[in-house]
Amino acid sequence: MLISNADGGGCSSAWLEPQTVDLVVAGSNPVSHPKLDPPMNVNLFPRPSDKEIEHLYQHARDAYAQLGVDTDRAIEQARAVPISLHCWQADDVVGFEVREGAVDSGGLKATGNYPGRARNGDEMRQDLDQVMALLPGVQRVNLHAFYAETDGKPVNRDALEPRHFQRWMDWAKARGISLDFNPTFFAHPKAADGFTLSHPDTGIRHFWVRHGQACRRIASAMAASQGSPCLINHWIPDGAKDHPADRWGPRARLIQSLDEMLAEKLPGCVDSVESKLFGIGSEDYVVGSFEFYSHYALSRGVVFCLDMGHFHPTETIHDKLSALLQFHKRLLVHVSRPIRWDSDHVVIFNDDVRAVFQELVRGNALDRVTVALDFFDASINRIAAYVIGARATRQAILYALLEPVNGIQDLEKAGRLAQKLARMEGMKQMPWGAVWDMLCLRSGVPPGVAWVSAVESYEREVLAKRR
Ligand code: RNT
Ligand code: ZN
Repeated sequence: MLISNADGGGCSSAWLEPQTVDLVVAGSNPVSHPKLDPPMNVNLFPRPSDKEIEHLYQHARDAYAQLGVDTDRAIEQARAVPISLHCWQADDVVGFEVREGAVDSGGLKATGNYPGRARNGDEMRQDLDQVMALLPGVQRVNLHAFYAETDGKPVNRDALEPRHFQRWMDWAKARGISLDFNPTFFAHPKAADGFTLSHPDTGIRHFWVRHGQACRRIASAMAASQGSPCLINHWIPDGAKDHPADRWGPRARLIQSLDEMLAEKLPGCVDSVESKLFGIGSEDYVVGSFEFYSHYALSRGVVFCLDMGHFHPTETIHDKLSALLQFHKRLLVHVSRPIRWDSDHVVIFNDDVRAVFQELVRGNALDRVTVALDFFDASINRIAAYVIGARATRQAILYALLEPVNGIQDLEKAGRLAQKLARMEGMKQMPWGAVWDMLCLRSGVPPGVAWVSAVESYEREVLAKRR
């Protein structure tokens, strides 16, 4: 392309002389890329030997000890934090319900069509077994009501009973894990117009109240079976796409419904309510907003749930924890990863997740929060999605526990703010990965990304055969 400056305006400066400039036109000037592909014989998922892990760990332990951090203690603490694995990554939030005809997915959408989706309870449990074999630390499993197993018979949501989850309870017991639970207030004809517990039609509203009541009895049965509480999280999709003329009525009805639903005292059933800012089809108005549920939970003594994807796209939740936990006894955190919206991407070891656990560790509040995963990506191997997300979450817990909290807080108290910032930045170059690998070794699971080959074998032997 030529740009010519030829107006001949009598200007004599050299730089205004008629000249030609070569501009690079896209595609006309091929850039040669360095060859980035590794030779085929390079293993990108190596398994360091136990000896190597021990060796690197000794160095890391000393480096952290200099800062007053006990890595052995951090490993034990990080392993002990239960992470509740959401079953719905295995099947793209489809459920096993026996239904007549298709239903609206109710504001949740997994995108992608990677082969190997779990289609029934046995496949899902098989997948979760494989996932858990690759995860260090304490795991729980979080079920939704529409994963009931009803032997091929349609059972409506308000008629669900503990026996429809017997196989799940037996499976969990055999593995020594505990279950959490969720009523399913979506993907149902009675949720098709976007309202459930706040519905203006009393019949529909009562149907969903009965569903919630049935689910709470199931949660209580799970608690009895596992000998410890079952957390039941109530999320409803209720809201409006565009400016509702009445924002008040649905909220008043939601209080009424929740009160009816939660009235029965059930041993071992711990309720939580999950807020949201916007959703698919509820862009303008969500009945169960942050303020609504925070206040509801406080006033009724139930747990408040924050999902990391349920806020303004640039808003993060870590700063809310020290505010909410001044008042709430307990919170549930749905660890998720929003990209531009509540997209439920696979959780990774990013700033947002680290900041959540740093806040909890700094405030000595790790045991006042229940950690549950909530993401669903159907575009990649689903087992790997679980392993990446669950490991990233526990890595963030470990990373936070490796911080010299007293040290940096003392620097701050002394007004040595640049030193505090320098130390915080310096933590990023500490050998936390060597501590993580030791955590894996002590838990009997592959370190680093050496778990990938197990997932590849599972894909070949199990997932690829699901057609
Ligand atoms: C939806 C909520 C909710 C669901 C699960 C399936 O926006 O995050 O927690 O993802 O209940
Ligand atoms: Zn959630």
